[in-house]
Amino acid sequence: MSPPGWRIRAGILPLDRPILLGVLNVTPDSFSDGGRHLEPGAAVDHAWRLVEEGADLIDVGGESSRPGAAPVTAREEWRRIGPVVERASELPVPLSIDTTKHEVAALALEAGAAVLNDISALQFDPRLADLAADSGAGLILMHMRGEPRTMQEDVAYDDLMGEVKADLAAAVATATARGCGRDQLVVDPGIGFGKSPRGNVALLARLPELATLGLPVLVGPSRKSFIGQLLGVPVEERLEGTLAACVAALDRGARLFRVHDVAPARRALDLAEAVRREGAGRLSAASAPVGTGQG
Ligand code: HH2
Repeated sequence: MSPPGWRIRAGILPLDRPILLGVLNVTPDSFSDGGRHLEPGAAVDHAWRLVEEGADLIDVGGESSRPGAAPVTAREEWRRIGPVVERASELPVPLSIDTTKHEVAALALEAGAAVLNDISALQFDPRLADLAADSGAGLILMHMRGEPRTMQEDVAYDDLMGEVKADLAAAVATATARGCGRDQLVVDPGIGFGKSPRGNVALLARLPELATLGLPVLVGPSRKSFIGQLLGVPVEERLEGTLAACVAALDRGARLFRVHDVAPARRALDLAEAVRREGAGRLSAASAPVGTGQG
């Protein structure tokens, strides 16, 4: 069982319903929305739209992590997201910062960000854990083998979920050794990061194994290429696949979802959650001793 809430800088975020992180990529080259929100005003407008559609957090990123993407410097990353983070701190929902760089994370926390989303799970810069520990920010630890430039070159694993789980357990140990509370941590199997299409499906299927780490689980299948490969659809036709992957993940224990299309995800996941709860209620009623719960 994952804990009932996630401690982020803005307080405790209850996990009693699916939590949606709306994606705001302030990049010229993100795989599905690159170049659309480069101008700060347009980016903040988009963030407001995501909030109106039901986002619980906005995840702001300034460096694409698509396979083969070239890295950017901390200076360039902050040049892209700094003006957006500063203006978006007026939003009614907390901001998550998708970065692997200590310098960018520190500036974002100064500007009021509440969560650090590290796609390298502390492999690139473990000082992100020090920042989370000191500030009380939430910390998302996502699994990736290697780095974005080369991660799709070798997608063979002996035991994919076993390795993902062991790597994330090691990242959790690093984070707690550097002072983070377990209640600040969320784990993510890293859909699309150094995995084959079948590997991504296997990760979703075996998600309950990741939940045994005892931390909330986040997934980010939104518009990713495994959906394109499985369904034979281009990036602009991956909504149904995204929703199906999210619902499958919810049924297997995920509580947080990083998505571009917030409104449809809100509806799909709220409906799936209602069914899940009803099922859980029936199960516990069936296993309750005779004579209880009948009024
Ligand atoms: N996926 C992407 C980026 N950040 N963070 C987490 N925690 N989980 C994910 O699955 C995840 C992530 C990649 O998607 P996107 O931001 O749309 O593309 P790009 O990296 O090209 O900007």
